[in-house]
Amino acid sequence: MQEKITTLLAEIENFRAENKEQVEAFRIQLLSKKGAVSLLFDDFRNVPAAEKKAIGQQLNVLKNAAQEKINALKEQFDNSTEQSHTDIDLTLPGEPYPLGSRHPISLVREQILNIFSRLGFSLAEGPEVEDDWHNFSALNFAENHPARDMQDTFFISDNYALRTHTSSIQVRVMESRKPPMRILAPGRVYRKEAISARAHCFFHQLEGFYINTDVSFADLKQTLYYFVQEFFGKDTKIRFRPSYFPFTEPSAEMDISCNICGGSGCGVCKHSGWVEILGCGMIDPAVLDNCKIDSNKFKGFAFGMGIERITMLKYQVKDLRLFSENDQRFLRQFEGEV
Ligand code: 2NM
Repeated sequence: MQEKITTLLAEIENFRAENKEQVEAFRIQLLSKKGAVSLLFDDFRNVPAAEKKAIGQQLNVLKNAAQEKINALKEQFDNSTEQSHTDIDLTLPGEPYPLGSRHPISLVREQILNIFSRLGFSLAEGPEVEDDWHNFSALNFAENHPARDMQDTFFISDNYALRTHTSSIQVRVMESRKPPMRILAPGRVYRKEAISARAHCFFHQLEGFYINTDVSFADLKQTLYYFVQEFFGKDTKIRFRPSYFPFTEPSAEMDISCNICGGSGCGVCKHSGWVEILGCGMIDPAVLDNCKIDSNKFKGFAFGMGIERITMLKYQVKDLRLFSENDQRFLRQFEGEV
């Protein structure tokens, strides 16, 4: 009897249930009319009189322990709204965890930097709020030169404005380093434009220059040709048209054969077979001298492109505003691009 009570007490102590049904089965096993505890109470008759008191007490302890354990477990399963563990299917696939994507402007900036870095160009950056000298004067925009009106500028004060081009970075580099140097300057620039599919008050530029003792327009052409072939593909052709910028002489605009129609004519190239992608030229000797680089000794070429424009051509984006609206339906299309 004594032994049976001890065994049952341990059993009660160690009992674990996974659901209500198991608790109920345990209750029946112990406390129902034919349950183990009830049977012990039936046997109590046969206990010798001398032991009746001690065994009686132990039986009561056992019965209470069983009842308390069962009550506690019942309460636990009543309160928990969770499904029992056995209902969870561990073989089901997990919830999908969506990956973010790179912004197309970042993607293309990186692609361009990669190509030019293989030619020895390195990265430079500068402030978005610029003084008149770095944004205009050093770049050969005379005080009353009409070129200053070519761009509508966000002025902050008489002397400070949001930079209108990344050439201001180039000025800072030319002032602070000695040639030879090959530099790429990407960044955001600001112009007072009405926002439309083709214009925005801010966009991104990427400009580059090379300065050395013996630099020619042929070097410029070959550098840009390499870039275009790497970026748009080996079949891409280039052509140059004369142009004007205050900081280069001579200046040119470069077209590539239309990568949509392959040159036969379509809406993107306005049926000419060519699309303009960048401006370039030989750095004006006055700009070199402004930056304390001896223009009798050194020459340089420079070029500048709009990253949005290049991105629109590569990914056939039709509206400039998409780049700054953070519309997930647009951005998600660049998932997995590198
Ligand atoms: C362009 C076109 C042509 C240019 C010039 C310079 C500097 F600072 F070296 F003189 N940086 N970038 C340049 C030349 C930019 O953008 C359409």
